Amino acid sequence: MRRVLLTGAAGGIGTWLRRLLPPVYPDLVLSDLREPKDLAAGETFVRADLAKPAEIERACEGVEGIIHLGGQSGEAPWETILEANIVGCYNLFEAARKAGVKRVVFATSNHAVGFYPRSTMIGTDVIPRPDSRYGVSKLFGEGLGAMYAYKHGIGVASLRIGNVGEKPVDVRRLSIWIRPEDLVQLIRIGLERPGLVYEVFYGVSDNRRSWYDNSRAEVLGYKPGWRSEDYVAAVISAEPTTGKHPAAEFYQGGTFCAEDYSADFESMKAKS
Ligand code: 15L
Repeated sequence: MRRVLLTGAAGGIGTWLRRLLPPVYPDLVLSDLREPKDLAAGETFVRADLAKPAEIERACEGVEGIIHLGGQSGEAPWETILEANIVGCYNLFEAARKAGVKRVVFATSNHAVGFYPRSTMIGTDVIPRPDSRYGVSKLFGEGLGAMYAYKHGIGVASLRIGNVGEKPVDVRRLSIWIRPEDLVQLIRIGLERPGLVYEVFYGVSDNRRSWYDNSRAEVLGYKPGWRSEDYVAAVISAEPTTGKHPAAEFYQGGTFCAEDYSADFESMKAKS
């Protein structure tokens, strides 16, 4: 890949990737609503609001690959989700098509399937069960990715990211944690794997407690180097034992499932 655009560069995952990607993609363009406070002299930043097609088109100029992290990264009122993750994601894929971009890696989320019970192992072929407006918007982005792949020939990888960080921060994250270095591996498969058309991967490290069958990613070369099990004792001893919503405990999506929850939990649990 020659020039690669990283949207959402000022956010949490963007900040990790700004450290890890330059040796791999030296011509890295960063975009976001606001410039990162610690922008270094060698970094190229293009301010772009995903809701404004002309701005995102400018960011895509001369770009071969896009890592699309931009938008709303958690649950929010519908108007916010609509503008950032529905309209914004559409504008991004349209700008990519117009600019002749070859590959897009789309940051979707575990919350696209958050209403599967923690007792269930799921692959990428399950019927989606989004746990929030945010999760629904991520499915919209996955759908857009598939459409632009098959209709316009852009290779697209949707990464259902768990939780990115230096280490897992609670018991739920022992199942969905991903080290930034492992995320870079998945991004590279999405941007570089020859012949890739459209793929969905789970963005998780080598976690023994994982809820995901990520075999497709492994077939395409993913070899995660980090394991949440190494942190298990510390995480379990720090976990609060009270004050948890039963839906947040039962389902994979955790608190995203519990927010605004109004179903009869015991009855839903019995049917899941
Ligand atoms: C996500 O999709 C969010 O972007 C992130 O902030 C975390 O909440 C993560 O999921 C998670 O489930 O831990």
